[in-house]
Amino acid sequence: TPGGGTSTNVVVKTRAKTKKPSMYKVLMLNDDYTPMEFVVHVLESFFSKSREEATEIMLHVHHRGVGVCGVYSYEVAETKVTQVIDYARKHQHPLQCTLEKE
Ligand code: NFA
Repeated sequence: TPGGGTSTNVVVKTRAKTKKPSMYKVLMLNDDYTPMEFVVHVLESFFSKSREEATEIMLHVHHRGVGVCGVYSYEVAETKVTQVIDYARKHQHPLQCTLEKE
């Protein structure tokens, strides 16, 4: 180029910033009344756990007071919490779940 300098054409690719969705734990809380078999059934039905996994989670909640049922996007986690509480209530059990941001 005139003046003796060099010139280089550089193409820099940019991408729009994407955000990974925040993930939320669905926590199950222990109580003194909900039957163990009902809790196992809930974990199988709403959280797709095997009988063995479901039993392990149920016993963890029973002994420690709280446990993780699964980790989901906010919308899915909130739906699971509502579904489980409504289902337990329908069956006259006090079982409670809640959300916690990861
Ligand atoms: N603690 C309940 C019982 O002894 C069982 C239970 C486990 C309830 C996990 C809620 C969550 N029947």
